[in-house]
Amino acid sequence: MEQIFSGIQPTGNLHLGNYLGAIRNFVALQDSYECIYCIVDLHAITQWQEPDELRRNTREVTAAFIASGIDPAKNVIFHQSGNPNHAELAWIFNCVARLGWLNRMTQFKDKVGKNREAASVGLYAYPNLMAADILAYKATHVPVGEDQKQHLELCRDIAQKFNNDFKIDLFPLIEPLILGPATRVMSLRDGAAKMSKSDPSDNSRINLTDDSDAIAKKFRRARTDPDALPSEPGGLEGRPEAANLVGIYAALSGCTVPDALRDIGGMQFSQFKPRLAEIAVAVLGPIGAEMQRLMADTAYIDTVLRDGAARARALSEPVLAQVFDVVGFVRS
Ligand code: AQP
Repeated sequence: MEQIFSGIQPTGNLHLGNYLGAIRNFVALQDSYECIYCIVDLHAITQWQEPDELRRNTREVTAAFIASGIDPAKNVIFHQSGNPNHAELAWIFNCVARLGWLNRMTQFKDKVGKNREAASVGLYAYPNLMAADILAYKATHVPVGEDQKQHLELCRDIAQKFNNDFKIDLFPLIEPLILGPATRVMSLRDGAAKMSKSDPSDNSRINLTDDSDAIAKKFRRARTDPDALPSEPGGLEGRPEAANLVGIYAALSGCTVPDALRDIGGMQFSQFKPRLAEIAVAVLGPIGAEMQRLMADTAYIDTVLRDGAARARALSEPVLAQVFDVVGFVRS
């Protein structure tokens, strides 16, 4: 069976973009693939995290996975620091990847802005660790939102260079799985910016733990334009905020954008927004409630992570042993 790997950073404020772009697809894929879902705490510390918050957020992402419907018995759910093989392989990839490749990464440039000199070395080398996360299991498919596409192309470059350098067909060339009508959910306050955990405005995103009032209020305040909704996708061109809300509506309803527009085309936003809020509450309400229930049971969450980390290590150790042999390390 083909193997899936994907991860989410425990950096707080899990939002609708993380759910529609990633977590919901993780749930759907568990029936057709062997899946490894990781809470990537090593990635999180590439930017400052309060230690107690990091622990809390690690458990919260775990709770979100389980509350969304990922079965921890069938799939491997674990925290990245629980398997040292990720960091070991990342070091080897630091020696395979080229500076020029990392210099092209737009996410690094966006995150550091003009403050490049003050960024951590870890943030710069982040894509190498991401490649190690995936290739430590020889995973073949990686479900992500659109923002991760460039990092996955780099992962393919690293796999290819390693295979060429050592004249061996060891790592697969992975395939990104960018699925559904909401692969890039935008901020509710700015149709040109990605919905993001680190946006200082809480009104820019729907958090998975928001209650029904907060969800309704945030959609009511969402930026829009004065026109009614079109009945065809072409009518959303040049209307990024409207396109975003319709994409969210379609994804939450489980239909395509053209199907959604057949239903909601012609509506004013004053009519459409309460309908959007209603469906968001119907989908996210039970997940948020279950997350809170699970978060109160730290012992259970920690057992899932411990068990998952042991299973992850068992899967990656043979790959690492093979890599160490190929690179020329003496095995003691
Ligand atoms: N807005 C989004 N739309 C669709 N998918 C998204 N993802 C993130 N934002 C959106 C997907 O969620 C997964 C986990 O992301 P991550 O935890 O690695 O963090 P991120 O991409 O850095 O998330 P944020 O919210 O954008 O955080 P900040 O504010 O730190 O930049 C990935 O599959 C991602 O594609």
